[in-house]
Amino acid sequence: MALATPAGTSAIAVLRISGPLCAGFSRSLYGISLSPRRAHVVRHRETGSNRILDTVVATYYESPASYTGEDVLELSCHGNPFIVRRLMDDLCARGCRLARPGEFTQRAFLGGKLDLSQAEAVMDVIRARSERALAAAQQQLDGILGRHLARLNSELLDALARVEAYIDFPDEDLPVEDRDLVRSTVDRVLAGTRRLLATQRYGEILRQGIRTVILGAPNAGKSSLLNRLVGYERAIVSAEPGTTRDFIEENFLAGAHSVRLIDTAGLNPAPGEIERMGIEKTYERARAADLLLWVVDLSAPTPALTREIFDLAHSPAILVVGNKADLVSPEHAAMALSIGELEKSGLPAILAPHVASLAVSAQTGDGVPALIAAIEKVAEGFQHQTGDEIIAVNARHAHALERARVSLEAALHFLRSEAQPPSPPELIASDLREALEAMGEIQGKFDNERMLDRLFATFCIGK
Ligand SMILES: Nc1nc2c(ncn2[C@@H]2O[C@H](COP(=O)(O)OP(=O)(O)O)[C@@H](O)[C@H]2O)c(=O)[nH]1
Ligand SMILES: [Mg+2]
Repeated sequence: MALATPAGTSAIAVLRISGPLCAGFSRSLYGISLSPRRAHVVRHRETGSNRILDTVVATYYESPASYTGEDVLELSCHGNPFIVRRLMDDLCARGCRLARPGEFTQRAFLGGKLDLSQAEAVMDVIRARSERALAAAQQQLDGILGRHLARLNSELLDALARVEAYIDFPDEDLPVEDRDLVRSTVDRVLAGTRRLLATQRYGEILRQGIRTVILGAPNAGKSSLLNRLVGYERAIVSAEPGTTRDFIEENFLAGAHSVRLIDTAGLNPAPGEIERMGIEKTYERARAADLLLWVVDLSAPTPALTREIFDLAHSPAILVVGNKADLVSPEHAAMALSIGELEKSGLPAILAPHVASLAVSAQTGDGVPALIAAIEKVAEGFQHQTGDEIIAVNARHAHALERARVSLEAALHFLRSEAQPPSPPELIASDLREALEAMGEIQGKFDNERMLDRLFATFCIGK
């Protein structure tokens, strides 16, 4: 039993009870047999005293047609914390126990209502911070990842069957035709595995927001830009350079994507002691970024980019943001942001074609919508989409897929090797079996109680 709605005052609060005794329990509670999936308005009386605790709407779900797959009873009471407390105390006095976080979903998984990736998607649906994250979570809940894995699994099983057919005959090697067939199948499965693995970064971007680090010289207006983008005065803005030493992180929405914006200490070429520590941390953050916003002050000469920035710049995307556009003419802004000028201040020619630049004023807000649109476009660029499908695996999936990839590559090595005599089918079969097992783990096909307990412990109570 658990409260399935947030604690506090609300119109209604929902208590959820799951287990095989629900039917008899509700009869003894309310004196009637609740017909399944029908809302019944009933008085809930305290055991012993018989006083009325609340008038509730009771709904009974008969196994297996319920969220957990067991009999389930849901009580909607008035959303007053005192009522909720009394009802929960009463239910405990009548023999219920409090559910652990995620226990309902865990039971749904154990009862075969959901595979493990769908159970995880339940939490992703609840926690999604952007339209796109929600769409991805809903597709995963619908079983999209499971369907992709099922296709890879069935191909792998075919390959394994073909190889195993020769294991029992020690004198026989895999004939060339079979070897070629198995090899092309394993090649296909490996390509599919790699495609799924490649979605992990987008998965992180969906779950946490695209990590966007604001970089620039002191006083360029980095903190002002953060405040403007998140929509309130989150960071201290000051004319005195070097005010931001800690990292301020804040999420905001750029269209359908969530952005994790990180303000940093200005890259002062001659920093003091504390400032230097801040700058080192800035580089650290920048290395982990998906996107860098390089803020330059259009009203001052553009400072030369430092060597470290070029090194960082190879992996993430960069947007050059010319700030304080309100202080200069559009012509001056366009000039300062031209590739030629940026190259003069140190932008390497190989990066130039990949760098977009735009002028904004953090103070007036001019140009900020275009900047938000540009950030959204970068986030979109991380999406690996097949038609309308969004697949974005999480770290646990990626870990298992990585294991599958290694095993598949090992199998391919045996299948390709020109060694004479050819590698025995046992070795190939064992690698294929390992790959199958790793993939099965994603959907929870193999028992791993500790992993399951850990996973469900991250869920909400009542879910
Ligand atoms: N005119 C003008 N001033 C700005 C703009 N953005 C920031 N400033 C000013 O520039 C100074 C430094 O801003 P701040 O955001 O603290 O810069 P940071 O050191 O890069 O974080 C402050 O006095 C801001 O008011 C802008 O778009 N236009
Ligand atoms: Mg600042």
